[in-house]
Amino acid sequence: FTAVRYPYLKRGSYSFLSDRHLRFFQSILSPHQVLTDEFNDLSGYNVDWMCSVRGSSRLVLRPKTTEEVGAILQYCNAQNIAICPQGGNTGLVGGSVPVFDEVILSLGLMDAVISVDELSGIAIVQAGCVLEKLETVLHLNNLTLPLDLGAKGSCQIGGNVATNAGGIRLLRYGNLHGSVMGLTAVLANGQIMDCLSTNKKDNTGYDLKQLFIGSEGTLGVVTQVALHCPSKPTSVQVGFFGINSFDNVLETLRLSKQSLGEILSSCELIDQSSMECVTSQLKLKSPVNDFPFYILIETSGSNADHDAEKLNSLLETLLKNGTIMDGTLAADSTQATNLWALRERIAEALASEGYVYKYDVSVPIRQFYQLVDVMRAELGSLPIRCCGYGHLGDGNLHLNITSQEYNTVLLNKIEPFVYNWVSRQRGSVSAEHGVGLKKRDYIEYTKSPTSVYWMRRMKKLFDPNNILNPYKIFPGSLND
Ligand code: FAD
Ligand code: 2HG
Ligand code: ZN
Repeated sequence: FTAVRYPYLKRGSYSFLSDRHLRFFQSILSPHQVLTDEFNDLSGYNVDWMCSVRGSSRLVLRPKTTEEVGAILQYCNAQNIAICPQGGNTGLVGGSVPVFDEVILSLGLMDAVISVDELSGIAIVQAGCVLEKLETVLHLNNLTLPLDLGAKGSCQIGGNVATNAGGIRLLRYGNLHGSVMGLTAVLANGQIMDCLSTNKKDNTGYDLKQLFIGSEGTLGVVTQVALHCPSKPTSVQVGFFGINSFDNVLETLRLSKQSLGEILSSCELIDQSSMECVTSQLKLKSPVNDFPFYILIETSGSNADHDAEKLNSLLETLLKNGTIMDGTLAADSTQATNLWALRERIAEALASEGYVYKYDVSVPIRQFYQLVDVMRAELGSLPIRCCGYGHLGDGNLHLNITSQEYNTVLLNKIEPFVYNWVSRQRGSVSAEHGVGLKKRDYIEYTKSPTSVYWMRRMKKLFDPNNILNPYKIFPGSLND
């Protein structure tokens, strides 16, 4: 569908894959690392999670080591072959699949946890390690991940680093720019950039690893990551509140921050329409009655009695002063998981409803929900639903609009309207999902032309032939 939806995209003048190229890859990799069967092997790699963009790659390469990645990139650079790095392919902005026939470089076989040190909290991991697997290994070492997201069963730590993924713990542990201590990246010319430091502090000039965090496969391929992981909390409590107005949502956030302090680890918002979607599409049950808004609060700490007492007293206060209308606390981990499903599975529920127009924006906290109201007024009865949810504590709104099928009339009513609105609020057109293909024409709505100019200069420096994930992040063509 990419060609139909983005008719103005033109294939760059890259080499077409030949038998000679294929023979080279087969000479340096084992048969199971070179996939060419378009119907049986390649289709899943060519389509994104949302089924909204599809490439037509004829080759997937699955290296096992940093050196193999190096040899692949060195050859591709010399032969002018375009590459699309791919992790778990859960990206939501069309960045993880090829636009045309770029060779897919899948990190899936590089999934080893190399070392975990409980004392320093540092885990060294290959980029293709699935987040959930890493979390399981960390738990055995009394550690936990500084990030968590609904896609944890498929997304990879390398993909998380490449997108600077946020998620539901960012409120507590900050983003990956702070948690990644080091990484190894392979540059477009095949050179291996070893920044795999495990030092928490290192002020020796420019911190080059930061460039790769959030670079979405355009500056290099991340092959190893050294991650700083916090101690595993021994007490996790979850509360779920029903709220009758957005003013009271803000007051709930304020009081939760004030009274829970250092143990607050998540503060997530669900609106009525998102709740209606997740309960009806996935047959889940809400623990409280019908309200315009719901807030999920999580605490993570080391003393269950102390944490439960704090959350209980918050619930009492909020109910007594009328800030919330109803509320419940999870009595055990099963109940906590069920409450989290109402929040984490909204993306899945929306996807099962039809085509999804997805917007992941940063906005000032007081204006958090305004965009949903404004958009509803603009769209009237055109869509099936227009809903808002997300990481309230971080000012990150997920605005989602659904329709039976892809509809350009509806799309043109949403874009660029939505981005103009975010720009006027001095927010960001992408809070955590990245720019990828879908937002490349809008990056300058919230990033200054000077910043984008220097990003382009950096891209040119690191990847002069533009072989790494072309057509992504930057508007226009980099090949001109
Ligand atoms: P992919 O989707 O495969 O790739 C994403 C981008 O990174 C692409 O541009 C790709 O080229 C590049 N890339 C991947 N691996 C590498 C590598 N090793 N080196 C260089 N470049 C690479 N995102 C959030 O931020 N917060 C959330 O809460 C969240 N929740 C989600 C929930 C669901 C149900 C789904 C489907 C997605 C969610 N996402 C969320 C989006 C997505 O999961 C994240 O962007 C994730 O970090 C992508 O990881 P991945 O391994 O799937 O990468
Ligand atoms: C989430 O927080 C993800 O659930 C997905 O970032 C958001 O579907 C979305 O809009
Ligand atoms: Zn999110």
